[in-house]
Amino acid sequence: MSTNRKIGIAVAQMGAVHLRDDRAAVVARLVEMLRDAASRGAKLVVFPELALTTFFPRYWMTEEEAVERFFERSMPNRHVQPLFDIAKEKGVGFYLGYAELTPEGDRFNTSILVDESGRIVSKYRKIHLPGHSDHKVDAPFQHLEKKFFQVGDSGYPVAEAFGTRVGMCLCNDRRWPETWRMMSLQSAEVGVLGYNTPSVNIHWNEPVHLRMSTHLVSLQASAYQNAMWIGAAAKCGSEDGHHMIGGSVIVAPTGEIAARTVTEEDEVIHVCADLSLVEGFREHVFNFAKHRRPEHYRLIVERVGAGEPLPLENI
Ligand code: CDV
Repeated sequence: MSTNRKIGIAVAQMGAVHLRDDRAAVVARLVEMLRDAASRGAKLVVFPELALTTFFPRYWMTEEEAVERFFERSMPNRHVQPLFDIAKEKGVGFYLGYAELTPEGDRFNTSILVDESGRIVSKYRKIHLPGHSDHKVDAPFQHLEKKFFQVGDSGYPVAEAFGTRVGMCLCNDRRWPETWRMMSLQSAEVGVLGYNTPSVNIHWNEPVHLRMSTHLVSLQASAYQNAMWIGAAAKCGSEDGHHMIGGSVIVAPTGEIAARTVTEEDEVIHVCADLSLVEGFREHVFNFAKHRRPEHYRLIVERVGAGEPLPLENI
């Protein structure tokens, strides 16, 4: 690959989507941001996880009710078609998260990558599903991703698009180093992420400032350790009284934040991302072929939970 390659990356953060907001109103907001990003020279625009609806896993309901109200049966469909039309007209691609119902009746927390010609070039189904499947009657809200979604079956696909390689993930995935390493081992130079991160955690008591710092530290460390650009888009603000953190960012392979939102509303940030930074790190400190020692990493794929120390050898 040649040096001096650059790509215009934008992150389109979304403010709250309320229960009363229909798809047409939401898509109109996305269209406006897609146009804005294209006018600034972006080629790839990152939208949030479950971008078309409120973050519905916070509400207890049956699977059938959830499907009826919040899932997409096909993609594109008539509601989101304007996004695909603008993509083609303006030559700007996008990454979009939504709830997917398959023809077989399976349900996934899904995202798609659409190129500058308006074609879906890749699809990801969320692997690290947080939360629970039971009704937490005493909790102020639920986190029912384990009830409404199956664990994704896509692996971590890396798409050849936008003159580079793009890896995809969603929300909780960002906290797991395996996510980003799966992408960088496939030579992804850009990673895209959409998220909905509630400010209050019902599972343990985590101060709000730590919600933001664990989000940022995950992205900055992952960008550096995998020599990638990362574009991360929040859905944030207060959805019907349920607050979610903002802090959408574009992170450079140096681990530095190159752009960051300043509101908890719809907001576009963009960067002209220099891909030679990726090449530099991958030729030197993170030259995987030269320095990785997978024969010493077996536990990573053999064990799920933490266990006993390995027996000492060669002492
Ligand atoms: N949508 C998410 O995956 N949210 C999780 C919360 C529940 C911790 C996150 O990692 O932000």
